[in-house]
Amino acid sequence: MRKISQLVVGSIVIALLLNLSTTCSNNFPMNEQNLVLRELGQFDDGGEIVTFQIIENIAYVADWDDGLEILDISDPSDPTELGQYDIRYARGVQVVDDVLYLACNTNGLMILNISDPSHPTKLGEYYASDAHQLIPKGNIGYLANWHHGIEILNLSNPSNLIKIGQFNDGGSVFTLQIIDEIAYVPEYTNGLEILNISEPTTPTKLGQFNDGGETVAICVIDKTAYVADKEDGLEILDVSDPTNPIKLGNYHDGGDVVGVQVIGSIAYVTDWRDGLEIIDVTTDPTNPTELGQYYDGGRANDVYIIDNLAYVADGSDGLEIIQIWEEKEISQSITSVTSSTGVDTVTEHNTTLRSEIAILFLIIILLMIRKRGKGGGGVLS
Ligand SMILES: [Ca+2]
Ligand SMILES: [Ca+2]
Ligand SMILES: [Ca+2]
Ligand SMILES: [Ca+2]
Repeated sequence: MRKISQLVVGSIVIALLLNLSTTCSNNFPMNEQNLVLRELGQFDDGGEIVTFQIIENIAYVADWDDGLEILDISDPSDPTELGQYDIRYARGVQVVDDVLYLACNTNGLMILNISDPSHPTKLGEYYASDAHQLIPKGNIGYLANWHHGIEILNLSNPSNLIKIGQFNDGGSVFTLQIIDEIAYVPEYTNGLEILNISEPTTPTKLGQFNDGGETVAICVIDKTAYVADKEDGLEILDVSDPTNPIKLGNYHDGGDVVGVQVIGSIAYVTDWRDGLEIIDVTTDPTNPTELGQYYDGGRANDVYIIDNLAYVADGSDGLEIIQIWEEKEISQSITSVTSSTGVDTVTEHNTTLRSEIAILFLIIILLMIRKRGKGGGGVLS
């Protein structure tokens, strides 16, 4: 009798504890898809972060009116500034060893020595009327120079870059990606152009895809081009025949898609109005589906993924570091997860499981009580 009473009290306490723990719910921005995203860290000291490059534990950030900012990201929950180089209109950054090429729109291309990240110094500059990004290939640099196409530079002497060629067939070039001897060039209203650069100073056009829109960024993997189109969203093209790119599908749920990185079967997309969008692009490339999204204001320009962290150049929100979880990873865990920010986080997905266990436990106890009651005459009396 006493044992049963203790069991009843114990089961009620366990039931309460099991359900109580689910009220310690996290602050994850939950969504209907199967990825869970939350902000882990942020760096924002003003400015408008456009793009960045991460090398080991350092982020080199093009911060528009704030110039170049160099951040220590060894603790992603708390990025700190190591150094800065002041110049206006910083929008594109590329690091080659100790040299950093900073594209600064009408301020041209700055070449900086970053061997001491706390004190970047100027090695030289190259005049360009609208420098957006420099992409290096060995000693040759391809400078996306907006309305003026691509300027081809000899990078051998960083303090004295020399122009050795140009490609301009009328498009407006934001950036480009080079794989072997092919350059994939998003050319705004001209769509995607594919160039043969086997003769580095005299590129020739192999093919083009343009179905309208405003093409601004590109990620090519395994003969598939993922194109960020501000108007049409994420476009997926088969580029196995560079002379004849074929559209496989696209994803567009509104907003302005301006950046993309693809890893495995997943595209990580930056959208000015919708923030970071994560899209399954390989299950059915003709019908990509959204897996998760994070937006808390700002203007997501560019993204880079390391493990389960998304680094997002988020305009006036600075650099945001978003942690990505698979929902199943969390729901299978019944222990709380303490993030590096010290916030205790337990998902709501355990609620159902724990409630069911508690109810089952109570039913078993009640059945035992009832059985004993029938044999011994009123257990609870
Ligand atoms: Ca800043
Ligand atoms: Ca398009
Ligand atoms: Ca969108
Ligand atoms: Ca934001």
